[in-house]
Amino acid sequence: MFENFAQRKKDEERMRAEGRLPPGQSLTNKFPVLHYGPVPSFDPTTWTFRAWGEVEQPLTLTWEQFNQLPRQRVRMDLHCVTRWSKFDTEWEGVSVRTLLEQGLLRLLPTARFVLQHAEFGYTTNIPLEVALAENFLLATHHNGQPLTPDHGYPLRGVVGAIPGRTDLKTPYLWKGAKWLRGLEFLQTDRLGFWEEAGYHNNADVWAEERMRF
Ligand SMILES: Nc1nc2c(c(=O)[nH]1)N[C@H]1C(S)=C(S)[C@@H](COP(=O)(O)O)O[C@H]1N2
Ligand SMILES: [Mo]
Repeated sequence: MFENFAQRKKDEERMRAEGRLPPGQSLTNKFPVLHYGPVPSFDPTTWTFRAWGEVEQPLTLTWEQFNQLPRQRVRMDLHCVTRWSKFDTEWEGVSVRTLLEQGLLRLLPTARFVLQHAEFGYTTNIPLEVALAENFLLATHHNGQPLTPDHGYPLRGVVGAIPGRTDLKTPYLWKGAKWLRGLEFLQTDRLGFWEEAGYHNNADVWAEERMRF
């Protein structure tokens, strides 16, 4: 028990020294599960992924179609607003950029924000710039395995820090919706579930933008 604690503190100090531990965060080697409400069930025959709003044509993909899209791998540090950070996590999934490059989606020039829509009406909003960045993924796999139900199976938004990439905005982890079902492209920003409840809209982990008040 004490050894684990000592090792964790050592790892944490290393991350701090490498400039990877944001203020007010501590390192965890676990993968905590955090969400509001129940875990939804998944039916591959009725599941769809949709994109709509400021796009030339709304898009609907079945699970089978979504699975045929090219996937990227990204290694990221995750930072939860409840103060845990998990380092070097491996994600695999489809980038929003890929949807554009494959011609599946064409954005209108008016598209500036993206609202992620998940099961049971959970939403979270990000600027388009974040949605198109390398540190935001529509993830199907974690550490080489399909997501577990608790962590968002079959699809989740995930956002984190790519070490060394100080050019990328890094929001807290709540800005990635588990059990993701669609993306709504918006001209003007619309607050998501936790943002509506008082979480900071910008949510920059380095600026400790946790709460709005
Ligand atoms: N659909 C949905 N996604 C969600 C949430 C939620 O309540 N519902 N909570 C968010 C919050 S607050 C966090 S910290 C992360 C936690 O992801 P994890 O459970 O995989 O660690 O999921 C985010 N995505
Ligand atoms: Mo959270």
